[in-house]
Amino acid sequence: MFSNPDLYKFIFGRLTLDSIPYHEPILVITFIGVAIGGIAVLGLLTYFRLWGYLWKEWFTSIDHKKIGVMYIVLSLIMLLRGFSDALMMRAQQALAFNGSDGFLPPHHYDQVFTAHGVIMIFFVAMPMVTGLMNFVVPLQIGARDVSFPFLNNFSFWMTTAGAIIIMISLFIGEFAKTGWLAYPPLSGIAYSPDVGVDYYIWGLQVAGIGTLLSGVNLVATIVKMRAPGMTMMKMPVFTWTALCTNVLIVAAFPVLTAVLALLSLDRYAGTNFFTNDLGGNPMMYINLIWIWGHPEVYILILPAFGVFSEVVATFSGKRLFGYASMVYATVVITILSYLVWLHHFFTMGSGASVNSFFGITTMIISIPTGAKLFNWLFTMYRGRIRYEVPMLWTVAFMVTFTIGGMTGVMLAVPPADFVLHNSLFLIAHFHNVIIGGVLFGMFAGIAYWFPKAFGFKLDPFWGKMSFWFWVVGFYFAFMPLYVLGLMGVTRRMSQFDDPSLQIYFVVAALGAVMIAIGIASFIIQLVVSFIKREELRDVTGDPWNGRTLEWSTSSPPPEYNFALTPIVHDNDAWWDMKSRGYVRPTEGFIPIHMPKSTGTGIILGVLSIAFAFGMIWYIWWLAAITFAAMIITTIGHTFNYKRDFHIPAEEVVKTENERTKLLAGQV
Ligand SMILES: [Cu+2]
Repeated sequence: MFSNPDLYKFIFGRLTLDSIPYHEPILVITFIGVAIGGIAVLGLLTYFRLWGYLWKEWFTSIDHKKIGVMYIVLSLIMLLRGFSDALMMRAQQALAFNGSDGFLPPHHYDQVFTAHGVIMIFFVAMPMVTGLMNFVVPLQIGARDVSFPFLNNFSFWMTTAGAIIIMISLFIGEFAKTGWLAYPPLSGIAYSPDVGVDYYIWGLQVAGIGTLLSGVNLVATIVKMRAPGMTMMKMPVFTWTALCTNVLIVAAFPVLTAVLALLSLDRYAGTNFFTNDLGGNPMMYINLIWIWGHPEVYILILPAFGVFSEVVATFSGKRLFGYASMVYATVVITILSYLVWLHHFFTMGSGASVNSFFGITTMIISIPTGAKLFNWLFTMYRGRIRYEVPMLWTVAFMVTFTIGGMTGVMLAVPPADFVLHNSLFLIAHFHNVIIGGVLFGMFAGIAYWFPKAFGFKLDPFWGKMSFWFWVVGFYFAFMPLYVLGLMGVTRRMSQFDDPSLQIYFVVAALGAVMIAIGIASFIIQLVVSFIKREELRDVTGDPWNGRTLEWSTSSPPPEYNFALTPIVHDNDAWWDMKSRGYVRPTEGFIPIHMPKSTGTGIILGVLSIAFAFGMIWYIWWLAAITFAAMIITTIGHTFNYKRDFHIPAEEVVKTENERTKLLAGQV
């Protein structure tokens, strides 16, 4: 059978034994490690008979709280992969001096920096942000769940499916070698004939469906599901930033889907949208991908800004300073974020007038951002500040992000950017704002809302260990890159000739090792907190003396969130309720309508992985069958109409009274 090349091609497409990188020692070792780890985890789940529990309580759950947690678990797993790529890059650049080529051959190094960028943005930062918004927003606005619970489950599985497609490229075939935005013509079929760019395209297209739909879901939720009395200007700031973020997602992600679809047509159908010849225009791709790309960075940072606003007010024991200006600053940043994309390629040569326009719009963004910073500082001013772990991340953010913002304004000056474009100064800048802004924000948010999700606080000792190793590690890792960049050292190089540069790379590698210890300390913190959960338990549901509605529920909240929909009278709704002498209702409960769990989301996720694999390897029968199966599954889901049920009033009474007793210390 295999002697017939046509039949072989029909069955396996362009997949051959050579597609397995068994000649790459690093990948073979990684594969063995992942295989052993995977078997161990699967074995443990089987031994402790956890599959049923995982399937029923988590994988098929349409509860926003559980989906939020699953998004964050996904992002933490992908952080391990994305960071191991970072460690490899730092080690390679620190070692490849004095005639040594290091341990990563250039074609492997190119895949590593491409995968690092793609994974950190799409499969670490995005799921972390989406997870936090998913968990917090419905609780903050007094809603039972998001507008479309099933869609929420489906969105999560599409994001996970995209991550799995990217991970498969590690062991079958190879990943793109183009950089994280796959600029043509390098990403075209002429210069990248292998499967790498196709893994990139399908991984992002599948995950992009999930992101776009969760954007639609959260916009609808915030606009339509707020508790009575919660007018727009009474919404918590985190919810405001979530609203703006999801409006940006809905506006920007279709651009990414479209530009990748055009690139796919160039690769699969031989069109010439982005080719060098036959009327193609690679710069059109670069414009389109940054029309998505720059709003993307604000999609990531705005929720972090929201976290900091909640944390600063809570741990300063004061109402947030300048609520209205905070909201207006968020909206202005959202609008401006759509008007700056060309600063990513001032060097395209589009002339002084165009560059000046985009340079100025970029610099203007620092004004509303600065306003936010002053509002946070004025909130702390004369506050009774408690330096719990969330507050530590917030203060570190204020210092670190300000530095990153300043270097951003430098890069917004076209003449300066002509010198610094694609240098290590740029690398230091965007890591400065993404690590110092987005990641510090997400870590603050996780430490802040973890007790709400699980009923116990995270262990503060390991929390502070993680914090200090991350912060100090960050400065060691990236400050040398600012210096190297000013000296003209270029990004994406796997080795350098000038031995005097080595010391900077060694210091940067040391920083990366410290960050690795920070990540390990966080994992230890999770394990230690789980072991010490009784000691760290919070029965009040309000461990930090919070101000917004999520702190009015028990921890973890019941699946229906609120037995009776709260009535909101002012900003900081829970603080306001507490100051009015809030008494927990003990009667008047009615049956609660709830949607039921469903397996359709995970099934569609699995089918989309198989479909993408077929498209990547040109196994057309597989792509056709799985595509049909996805259509049939979706239609089948519409027939499963008995999807809702009611929690009887008696059960609500029982749950709520139990909580009342707990709060009264009667149990
Ligand atoms: Cu930008």
